[in-house]
Amino acid sequence: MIHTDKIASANEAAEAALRADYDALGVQLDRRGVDIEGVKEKVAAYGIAVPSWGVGTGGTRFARFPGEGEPTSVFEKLDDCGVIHRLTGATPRVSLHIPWDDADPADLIAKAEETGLGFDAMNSNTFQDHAGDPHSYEYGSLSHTKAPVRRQAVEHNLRCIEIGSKIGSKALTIWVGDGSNFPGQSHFTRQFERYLDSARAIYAGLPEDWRLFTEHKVFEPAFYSTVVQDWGTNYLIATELGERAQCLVDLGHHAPNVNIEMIVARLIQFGKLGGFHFNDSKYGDDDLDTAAIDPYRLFLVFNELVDAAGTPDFDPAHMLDQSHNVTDPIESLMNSAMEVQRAYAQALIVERAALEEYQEENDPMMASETLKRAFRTDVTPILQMARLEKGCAIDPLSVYRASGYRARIAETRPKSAGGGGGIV
Ligand SMILES: [Mn+2]
Repeated sequence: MIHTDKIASANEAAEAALRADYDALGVQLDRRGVDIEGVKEKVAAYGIAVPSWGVGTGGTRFARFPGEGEPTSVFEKLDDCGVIHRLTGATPRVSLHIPWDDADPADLIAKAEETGLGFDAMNSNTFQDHAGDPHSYEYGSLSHTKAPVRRQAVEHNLRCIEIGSKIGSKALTIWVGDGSNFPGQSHFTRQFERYLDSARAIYAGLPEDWRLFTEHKVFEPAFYSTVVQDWGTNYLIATELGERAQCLVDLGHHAPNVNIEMIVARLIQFGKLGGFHFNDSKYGDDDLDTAAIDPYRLFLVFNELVDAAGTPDFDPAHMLDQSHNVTDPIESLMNSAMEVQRAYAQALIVERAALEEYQEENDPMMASETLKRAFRTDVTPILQMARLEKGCAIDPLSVYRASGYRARIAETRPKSAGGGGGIV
């Protein structure tokens, strides 16, 4: 896929400059009482899952413009995910979406071994109809008014658990498109009651060592109301279902200007933060590359996560969930994984004792400046050194471009159809 000697020769050319930058940053951080080696080790140990659907080219409600060499099967998706991890060392697991990635579990495991990957949370899909299913999800799935449709949706989720159990997954993420487009179309309470009943049936089928993540979203595809619209409803679901049910926070699934880091803090406080779908947005569920729009918000989310490190049973799942419409998906996913690592490193160098003191003494200016000081620090050398020491690329983007991987796979993968919308 990517030759080891290509990575090694590119690293060799960049190593001296990196060591100088790393040492200089080390001195700077040492003055703040921060040990750069400790930060680097944590960054090196950090991993984020990539979504299998992220390596294909996305689209909008209006059109999809296919990219070169798009994967045509889950196995080709895993090849692309393997390239991302080979170069960045930051994405050891892949999150599958069923039925898009349906395949023999033994073949999935073999391919994962070949590409050096593992499997993260399973994702069910009841927001579109599946070939061969007797019932349609046009008017909802887990909350549908008709019992046979709800049963079919529950069965699909149980099947996702069954596949996941065979490939080493430990969590199921449920996001439903259920909602309504017109006032009066649905009875809010009865609809939510039906959703809860279905979710209880799925929870009952969860293996002992699994967790169930439910994902809220304020609107879309339903445009008037959504059944699981915000973190409040999501918290109710997780509380109703039981201990192994937790809330998943997708950064793009909130109304503009919502204070997401505060939601994160609340969910942590009550043991209900299950995990993340990282991406970025300007207006809605834009699914833009992580930190493309608001890197400070991402940093503030990580500030809460680092602050909570060490809390018993605190183990949120980290995953990217993006749609790449105008970039090479491999480049976007590599970049996004590194941006998440950057936010993590920045949060790790926050001078927490000083911050707490400013908070206690009601000094908003210095509290804010303490966060800003960490955020303004260029931690790139830490990320690069972590990669170098793992045998990954100091500069993954340039090695990827120089490798010719995209052009090579484009020769063997037929160009996919353009056509209609392609939000994923
Ligand atoms: Mn998501």
